[in-house]
Amino acid sequence: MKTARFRTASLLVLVLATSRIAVGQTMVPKLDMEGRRGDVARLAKERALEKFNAADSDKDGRISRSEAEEHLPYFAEKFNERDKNGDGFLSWEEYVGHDRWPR
Ligand SMILES: [Ca+2]
Ligand SMILES: [Ca+2]
Repeated sequence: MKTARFRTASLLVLVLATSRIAVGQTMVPKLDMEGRRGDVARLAKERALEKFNAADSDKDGRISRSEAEEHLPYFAEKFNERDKNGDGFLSWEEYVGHDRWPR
């Protein structure tokens, strides 16, 4: 029973993760959009960039595991998942999870 429930849960997580990747890219508003969606995107990007820069203690433009552990507990927890190319650092794109907001 326990195993079956665990499997269902894992599968659900997988499905959610996959659909988020598929939907994620197109749902994220671009920075040059006009109107409210663009405003939200620009504001959200500024906030995200502030956090990213604040966490990037050594200012090399990427977040190491120890920087994440120190400043971004959520990202530290999901580090391997977020680090798409597995280089041990979170790039700006890996940090925001898409490539629609160039730094
Ligand atoms: Ca860094
Ligand atoms: Ca990386």
